[in-house]
Amino acid sequence: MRKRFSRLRDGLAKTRRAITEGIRGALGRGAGLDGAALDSIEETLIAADLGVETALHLIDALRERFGASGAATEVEVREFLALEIEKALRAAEKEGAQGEPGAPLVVMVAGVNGVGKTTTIGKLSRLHADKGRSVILAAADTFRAAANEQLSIWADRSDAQFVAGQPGGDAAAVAYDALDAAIARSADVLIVDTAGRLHTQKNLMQELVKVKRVLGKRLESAPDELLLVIDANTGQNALSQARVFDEALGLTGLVLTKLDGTARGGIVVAIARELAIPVQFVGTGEAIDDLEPFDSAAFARGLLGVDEAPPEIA
Ligand SMILES: Nc1nc2c(ncn2[C@@H]2O[C@H](COP(=O)(O)OP(=O)(O)OP(=O)(O)O)[C@@H](O)[C@H]2O)c(=O)[nH]1
Ligand SMILES: [Mg+2]
Repeated sequence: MRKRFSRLRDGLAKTRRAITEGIRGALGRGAGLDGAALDSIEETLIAADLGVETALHLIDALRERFGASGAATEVEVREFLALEIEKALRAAEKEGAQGEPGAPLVVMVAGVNGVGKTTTIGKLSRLHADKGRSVILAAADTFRAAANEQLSIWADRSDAQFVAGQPGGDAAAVAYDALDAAIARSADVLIVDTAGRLHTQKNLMQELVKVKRVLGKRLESAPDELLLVIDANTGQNALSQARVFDEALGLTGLVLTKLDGTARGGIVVAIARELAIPVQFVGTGEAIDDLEPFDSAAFARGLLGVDEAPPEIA
């Protein structure tokens, strides 16, 4: 537990540094939370990719809370913002799907090229396997030649079974066959990998819609989860990606990858608040255990540097 907590904290380090330094700078002029300080905090929040709308909302809340006297310490401002952000994240929270009793939980994973879909699937597979569930991974990315091999390596690493796709073949057929196999073998979880790039974005969407539809033909409840993977470095464009995929597919959740090394982790808050799609997992590295279930409170506190964890005992 301790380890997971610090991994999220480490992942948020750059974003946290930018935000806390911004708040310190805004208050450092000694005039409290006056108009200039609020403007400066607003800029800081926007720079960390919380989004203009969310930043304005937070500034309004700050003004309301501390406006009368303008007196506020840096810690008070950080704690207040952490609570407000936690509230916004909680509003988008949703219970994860359980799947139909007696049928596999079917998770379809989508996202644009290179965001970390296949890697996330490997990590997710490991999380399920660690809970004693049998997992099948399906390579419905028939577009990229190396996609099969990459996913089969993750299947090995996470003790999952693997259903291969035909390069250049029909992605929906792979998904259908894999679900068929998952049902026949009484697997607990089926995770379907999909392509990130086709000739055009429109082709990609059509293919994904077809994969989804075909899964539903084999098992009415499928897919139980439709996860969009987003690279945390994408910034505000992540919002439009989420909108486009949500309109076409109906997303049940997001996975935010590459949180390690970005100073733009605030995008999580913007998406949760503006699109009301819950973040389900965050990726904090390239290794198999660098994925963790999203925790609104831990994320908000990590972002604002509240409740600093005690130093690791050597
Ligand atoms: N630092 C870091 N790297 C990650 C993370 N998740 C994925 N990556 C890396 O991102 C790169 C692309 O990952 P893939 O999983 O192949 O991405 P994809 O979305 O499946 O790519 P396509 O199938 O080509 O669309 C790889 O080098 C991964 O190791 C993460 O959370 N942190
Ligand atoms: Mg891939």
